[in-house]
Amino acid sequence: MITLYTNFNAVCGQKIEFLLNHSALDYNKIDVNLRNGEQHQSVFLKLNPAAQVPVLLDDDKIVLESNEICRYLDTYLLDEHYSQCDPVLLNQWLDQVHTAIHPACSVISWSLAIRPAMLNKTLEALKQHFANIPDAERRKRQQRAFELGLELPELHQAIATYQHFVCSMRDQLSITPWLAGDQISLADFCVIPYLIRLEHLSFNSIIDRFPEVCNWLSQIKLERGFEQVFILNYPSGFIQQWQQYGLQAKL
Ligand SMILES: N[C@@H](CCC(=O)N[C@@H](CS)C(=O)NCC(=O)O)C(=O)O
Repeated sequence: MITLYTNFNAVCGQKIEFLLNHSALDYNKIDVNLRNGEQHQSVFLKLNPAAQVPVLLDDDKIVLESNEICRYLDTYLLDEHYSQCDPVLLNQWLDQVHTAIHPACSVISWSLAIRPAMLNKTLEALKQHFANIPDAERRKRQQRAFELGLELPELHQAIATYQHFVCSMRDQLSITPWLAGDQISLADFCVIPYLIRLEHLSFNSIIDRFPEVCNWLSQIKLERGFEQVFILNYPSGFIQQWQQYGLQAKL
């Protein structure tokens, strides 16, 4: 049996959970509370010194990095294969998610919705949280988002990155029904959490302009596992609270 360390609201864990649920592969899930700093505890750092979810354990093998975990599952463990698509397109989508859209998503989520939750912490707990982040770049990004909130200059660039990304989705989806060809593939599993995050932050307007992307979204919402990962896994009221944060931001 495999074990996935993740958090219900972690975009990079959601791609894996959706893949696992879609394939109906059994797994143990260990929820890591990122707001309470469980990713910085020594037992977790032994699994991933970068202090981030997701982490996949396959017996005693540790697999890190969400894109790598998806490829690992697809190669060794799933009955269905989701990489039998255009390999160039697949690599491009995974790469864009990793280098552009994940950091943009982190900036937007932190400034709008994670920040208000962190404001409830004591100054000491906050200092400790930031000091525990091993990667200097990530520490700076989170700290700036916390300090500046909606005034963060990078917020506008992050939104522009998203707009550009959704445009490139539109371009591809006007050629093929899925992001890397005629069938659902790892590309779709890896991109979807970032679009759902837009909906959870009431940023639907970035998507609504593009009927091709709306159609893709409607299709993927019908796939097995979607409801579990993007609706049922959430504590009651959480999504509504985030949507409210997005509306209050009026960006
Ligand atoms: N490149 C990594 C990114 C992992 C990542 O950013 N994980 C976030 C959740 S989506 C996390 O654990 N954040 C905790 C923190 O930054 O303290 C991957 O794709 O697995």
